[in-house]
Amino acid sequence: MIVMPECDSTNAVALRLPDAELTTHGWAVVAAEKQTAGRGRLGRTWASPPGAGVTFSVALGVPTHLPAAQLGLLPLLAGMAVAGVCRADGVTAWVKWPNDVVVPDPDDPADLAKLAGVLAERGATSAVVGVGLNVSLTAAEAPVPNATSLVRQGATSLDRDHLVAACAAAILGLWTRVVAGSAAAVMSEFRDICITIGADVEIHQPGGHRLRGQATAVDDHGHLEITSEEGRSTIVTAGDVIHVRPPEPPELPL
Ligand code: BT5
Repeated sequence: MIVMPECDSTNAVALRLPDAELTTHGWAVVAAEKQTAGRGRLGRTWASPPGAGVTFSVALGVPTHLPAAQLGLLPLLAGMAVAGVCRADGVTAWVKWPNDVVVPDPDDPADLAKLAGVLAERGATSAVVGVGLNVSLTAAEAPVPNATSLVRQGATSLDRDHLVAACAAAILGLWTRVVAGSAAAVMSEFRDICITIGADVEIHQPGGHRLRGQATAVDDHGHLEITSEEGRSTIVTAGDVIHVRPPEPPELPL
């Protein structure tokens, strides 16, 4: 594990790691106190004041026999791992497909506050998945109005060393299961923690296409099935999801 006081982006550092760094264990973790160019998906940015959150990336050597589709599960696994760590810390977090970690507003469950974001990127011989998790971020520090943090959600521990280690270990644990052939079992667990399933959604797809309907399933490849009002189903592989109406109440935390 490499801990840096400052870097451009832990994903960028992880992508620049020489292959030798990954040969001992098959993985490396890069964490930074401060990122000067933290990145989100599609050219967006991740903003976090130093000390207010954890920002780290896990670099994985990619086995040559691994089916490409399984690599696509990596960002979902990371969101699932982080949501699980938040739950163990007393915060009922969910994954909004594909990979935001969110907490629903008790007064309006379609209104999701973002606790963490995940960005997966591919290198020549490695895959990198980066996580930004808001820990002690206050309302005044929030870079966007819908950002929340573990402290604002009443977490029992804000120990950032523990959080990085627990999140990285959980990501590696899930990834190891996928590589060992248990992707279907892992995806079944993903469905239990994915708040998007059952919600009415609008999908903003790369290229500007928009799609509305109910999110009816996430398959074992991590793809989202949307069913229109007319009953037509579409499989979505990428996009931003806007929750229009939440799933039925029994699926939400009390
Ligand atoms: C993400 O993208 O959510 C992926 C964020 C990944 C960040 C980690 S930090 C460690 C590693 N190194 C990196 O350089 N990146 C990764 P996306 O779904 O595109 O969401 C980005 C949007 O989230 C922004 O446009 C803002 O609206 C919002 N945002 C930015 N900072 C935030 C924060 N601290 N908390 C909540 N929302 C935030």
